[in-house]
Amino acid sequence: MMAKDLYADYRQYGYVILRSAFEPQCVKHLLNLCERVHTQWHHNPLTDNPPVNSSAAYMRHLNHPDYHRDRPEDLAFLLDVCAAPILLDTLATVLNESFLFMNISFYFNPTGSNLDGNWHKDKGGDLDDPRDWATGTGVQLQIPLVPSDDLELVPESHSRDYTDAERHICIDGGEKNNRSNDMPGAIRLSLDPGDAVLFNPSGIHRGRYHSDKNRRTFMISYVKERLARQTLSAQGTNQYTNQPWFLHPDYLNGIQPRTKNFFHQYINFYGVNWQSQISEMNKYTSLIRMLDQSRCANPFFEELAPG
Ligand SMILES: O=C(O)CCC(=O)C(=O)O
Repeated sequence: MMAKDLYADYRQYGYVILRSAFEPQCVKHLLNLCERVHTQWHHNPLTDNPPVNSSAAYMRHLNHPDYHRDRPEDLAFLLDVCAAPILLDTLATVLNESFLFMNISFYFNPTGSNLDGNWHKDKGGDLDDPRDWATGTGVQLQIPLVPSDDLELVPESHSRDYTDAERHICIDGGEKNNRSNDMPGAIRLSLDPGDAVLFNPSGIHRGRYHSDKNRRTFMISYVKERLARQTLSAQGTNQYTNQPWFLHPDYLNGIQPRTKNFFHQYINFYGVNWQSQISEMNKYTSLIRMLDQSRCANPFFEELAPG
């Protein structure tokens, strides 16, 4: 697809598909890696969102270094995928402004009962800038690793408010209708392994979580730098952006130079916040050690003053 078509289609429909963006060899590597991390997560989840159980359908932060202790080359490969030239170039075209990595997720079919996903627009604060009416807060980018038609969306719903019918499904009655299968204008995206779909999170969308429909989809979230700055100064980091492992001096070992540039930008952006959280934690860690050694002024004893 030509850059001008990507730009225009993304603005009009709220999504674009890059067919065969990744070679089969690369898809195979990514699938094996995600399966390995998924198994590890099952036994020892390193992040708690969501809890491991039979209805779990996704996990986050596959780039946590403890998932790759014995296979550092997998971590480098994962980060290289997030900064693959075809992705960064397309993101730059559709967003037409500076953006940052946000986080990685992996979607899989649950092992328990079937669930149709809930229709929603991702909330990203008040979008009062016309650039954001057109292209939202960032991009959700999914790469199916097995054939998938699990993602549904309503084209052109990103740049307007809900219609009455959409509001009835998504919002009314405390969202009790939001798993309806009657969403007007919805389409199911039919994707092959190695395709990449970029969609605007402000458009109406949902996934499908059926135990009998094999799903293995890798997702990278990117956020506009301008909006990430607003969120950071208003709220600090959150469960998605809190990734202090990027501070480790070896974390970016073995990655491509362009990947390194991309993640340096990310580390420069959040690093000070991660560092100050670590300093806070260190304060408490050393205090606990001191209290323990002195055996006085310990909050766990009734007598506070040394005596
Ligand atoms: O693909 C899915 O299952 C849902 C994705 C989603 O809801 C999101 O990215 O906000």
